[in-house]
Amino acid sequence: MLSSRRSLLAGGAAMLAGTAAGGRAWAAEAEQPPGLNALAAPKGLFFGSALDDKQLTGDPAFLQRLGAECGMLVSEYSFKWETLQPEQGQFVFTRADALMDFAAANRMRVRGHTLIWHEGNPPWLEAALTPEGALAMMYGYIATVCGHFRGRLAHWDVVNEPLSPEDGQPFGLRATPWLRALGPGYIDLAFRAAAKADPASLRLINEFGLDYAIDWQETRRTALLKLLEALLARGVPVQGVGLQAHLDAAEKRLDQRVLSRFVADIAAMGLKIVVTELDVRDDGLPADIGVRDRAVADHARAWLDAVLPNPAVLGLLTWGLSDRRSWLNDRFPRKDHLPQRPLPLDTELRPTALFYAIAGALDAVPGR
Ligand code: 9MR
Repeated sequence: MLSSRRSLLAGGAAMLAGTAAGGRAWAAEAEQPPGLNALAAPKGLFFGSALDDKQLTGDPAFLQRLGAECGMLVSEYSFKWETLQPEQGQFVFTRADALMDFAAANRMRVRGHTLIWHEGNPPWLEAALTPEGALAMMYGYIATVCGHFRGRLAHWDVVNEPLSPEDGQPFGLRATPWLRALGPGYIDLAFRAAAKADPASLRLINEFGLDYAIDWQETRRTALLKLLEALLARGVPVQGVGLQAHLDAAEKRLDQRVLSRFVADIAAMGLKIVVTELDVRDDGLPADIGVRDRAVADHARAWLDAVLPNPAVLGLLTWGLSDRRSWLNDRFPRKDHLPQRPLPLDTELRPTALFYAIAGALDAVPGR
């Protein structure tokens, strides 16, 4: 329970006075609040973040905060096909292994992102994905990559972003080289191969554009539920869904009932849910930092309050920990050229209002 949501969302001046079991109380100005993973753990959840590999060296203050906040890491690059097999037949695990070493040294778990995707691939791959060659290519890659990390990753995003209903393909699937070469069964094949090569890592479909009560996202939610039902009916070993949660603070059509119902529908199939890439873009908001931070925090809090209480949710990761680096500045630059403030720590590594929104949402989750 939060004693004062208003003060929570006030960013730098925020105070979170916990009255829940355990009676936590701390003031952000007086002392560093507990790490987000430490807040998540008593609720049976975890908190983690994505990491750009360049951040693994040369920024000790950042790494210190990463260790303090996160129980899980995911790489923005290192576990993608273009990094792991830049040339055909040549596997390079150096960067991924460095992240594994860092995580192990800091007692953090790691999630693998991602095996089969239409992006993040080396230029040679698409040409190699012929109907004759694609199956061997997929099996060989998954066997080698999953085999390399076998038993050491918490999760694998086995298939990333498979939906694109506007592509007009069966089941709302995206028209990718994998679909062209292998048909809709490419998803089955990938999950079965991953289950064989690394049975212990939780196997997920990771997807975006599922967050709002707008037509094209409703279509995507329906397509995902139907896809999951069909996969499970065929005995495909999919075990969970990654909700990317790339949110937009200017989007008004966030309907908590729609969202919590969607999460409940996934959970009712016996599947787990991970919030995999949370961030909140602010390029639709005015320049004023106070206004932006408040809107970003409120927006995320509303989304998290609808999702986190479902017992099928295992935890959440943000797509980066600090505003020092976010893909959003490249992909959706603000018109006024100001950097966005989409993450829990600002560029000075100070907690933003979003940090306290996440803390508050975790605090509000009933214990499991
Ligand atoms: O943030 C990532 C960016 O730095 C990479 O260039 C890009 C392509 O590999 O991937 C970005 O991460 C994406 C993630 O892998 C899947 N969901 C959307 C993320 C943001 O585009």
